[in-house]
Amino acid sequence: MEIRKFLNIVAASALAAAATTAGAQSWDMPTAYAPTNFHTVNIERFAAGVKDATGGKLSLKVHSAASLYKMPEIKRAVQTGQVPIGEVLMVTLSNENPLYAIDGMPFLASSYADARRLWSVQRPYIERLLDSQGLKLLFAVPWPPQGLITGKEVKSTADLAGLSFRAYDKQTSRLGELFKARPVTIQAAEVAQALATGKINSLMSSAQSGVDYKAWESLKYFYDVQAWLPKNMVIANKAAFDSLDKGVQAALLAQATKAEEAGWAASSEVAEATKKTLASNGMSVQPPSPKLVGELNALGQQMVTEWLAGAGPDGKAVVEAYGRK
Ligand code: PCA
Repeated sequence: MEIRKFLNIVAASALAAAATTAGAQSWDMPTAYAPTNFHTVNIERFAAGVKDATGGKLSLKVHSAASLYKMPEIKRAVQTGQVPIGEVLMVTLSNENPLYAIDGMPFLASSYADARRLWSVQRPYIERLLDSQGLKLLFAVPWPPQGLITGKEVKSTADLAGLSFRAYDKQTSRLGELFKARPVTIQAAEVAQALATGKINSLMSSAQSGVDYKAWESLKYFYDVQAWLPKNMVIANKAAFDSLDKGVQAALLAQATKAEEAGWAASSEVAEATKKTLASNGMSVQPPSPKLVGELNALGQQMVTEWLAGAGPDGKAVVEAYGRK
């Protein structure tokens, strides 16, 4: 048996054991990003808050860096009850429903204020979708604005043609196609290695991820495009949630609200700090050229139009309520 599967089964039986112990419960919580990443730090703080607020009746054991499940496996693991809670990059679920893709649309919402407004419109739809699958949304936190990270100087999208472009979802993959680059989907946990081996030489991600990947070891430029702010969400298995005492449920929800607020604040702080870290490690951090901005905006418009064509009435309603620029 594959070792990961074996470990998952061990975790699942541990969960069953934890659930039968009267009083205290311990929930395994798979996440996919580095322990030092602000999302993980925020989740560890959330876990500490939950333990505190429930007087130890519920504790969360965070398994970061895709150590328990790979990111694309986490939603299903929570849905099927293999683990009661986990963190997922929302835009990667766009194959299930286009509403998950909306925060991955270039330049639809590219500032924190717009991202917040978009989330307030998107949230009830996402809650309903998850609820229909036996899942409970606890909170969502955006990544810092996505920039363009390359080894060569990029003055316009023409300079991206032919590059090996790392994608993390259907939308970034489409963007890579529109760049005439070669998109290759690689999970965050494997990007550092893909950079080191030269499998990829360009990507769009946050400065935070650039730091996590030590992008300066193989690439040179970070263009601060601020194209979109995709969100991670923390979801729980509804049956597991419902099995908690009412008081514990309320404490968990209150801590989730707190973690969402703290996470948004931390995101905008690290957005600035991590750009400095990239620069201090020798990367050239700079604004994109007006030509590049114009071209990326046009591609963003095209992607929103393509997305709307398949997004159904709910997708249209979200974009209308949010207001397209
Ligand atoms: N980092 C994640 C997704 C968005 C981001 O900024 C990644 O690179 O996979």
